Amino acid sequence: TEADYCYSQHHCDPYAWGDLFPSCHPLLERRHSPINLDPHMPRSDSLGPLHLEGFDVTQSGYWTLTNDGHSVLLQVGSGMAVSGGGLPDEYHTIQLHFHWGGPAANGSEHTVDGRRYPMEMHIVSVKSIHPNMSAALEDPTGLAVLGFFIDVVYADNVHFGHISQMLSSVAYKGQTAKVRPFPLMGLLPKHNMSQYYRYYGSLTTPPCSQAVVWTLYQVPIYISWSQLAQFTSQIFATEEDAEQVTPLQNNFRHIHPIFGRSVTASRD
Ligand code: SG7
Ligand code: ZN
Repeated sequence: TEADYCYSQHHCDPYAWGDLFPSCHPLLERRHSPINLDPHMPRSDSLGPLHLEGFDVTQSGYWTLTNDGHSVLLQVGSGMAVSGGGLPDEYHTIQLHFHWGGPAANGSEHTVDGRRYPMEMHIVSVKSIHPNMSAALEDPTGLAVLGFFIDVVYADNVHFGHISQMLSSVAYKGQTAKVRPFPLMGLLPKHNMSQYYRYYGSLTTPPCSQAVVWTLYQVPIYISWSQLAQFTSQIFATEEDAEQVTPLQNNFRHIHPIFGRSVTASRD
């Protein structure tokens, strides 16, 4: 069986990923993610707001929440798509997932001016011309990932509750739970969605494919301390971890060099 990657043991942690998956090697490829974002970077007039189609709709049927041993992902039904905002094509949305830290440690993947946020949400969309994920991963712009920083306040976020209250049902790797669809727009920031960073990078997990057009929104999503604690305490990567009550924490990859890439921000 293929070697699995991890976040916290030396033989399989992010610094060892390059030994297991060549594209993850920090020098073999030159467009790794995540990166540190500079809030004073050049702004581009050509980056207008993205068009998020179907994000305000309540889909029928069920969505599926899964603990894949590395994160928690919510697979959504068909009908949502992202385009515009300088994206080269239309991308259909397939899933969203999260990266987090620990009870007293922030865990976003991207940083802004060196600051790490408590969590980061990724909405993954695949260029619509591709029949499957493996075809998209061969295309330098095959995926569009929308990244949202998550910050913590006292008040619960009712929209986020659709996901956080289901986490206890997917405590163990491989577990899935049905989730009633809700409009994804509810999760997103209410204001200033035209303010974002744009660069070309990679998956932040193996196989680290150099296939992602990244959009990082400047305005964060707010959740409560207790909602954050559900992520840092209720999800286990392996059976042994569950027995030893060592939850999955710090499932973020370290920051990588820009290597001369252009990183831009939208004008607004
Ligand atoms: C998470 O991050 C999962 C992966 C995802 C990976 O581990 O959500 O999803 C699946 C279906 O395996 O990989 C190809 C893909 O979406 C990396 O995604 S990320 O770069 O946005 N962090
Ligand atoms: Zn991710």
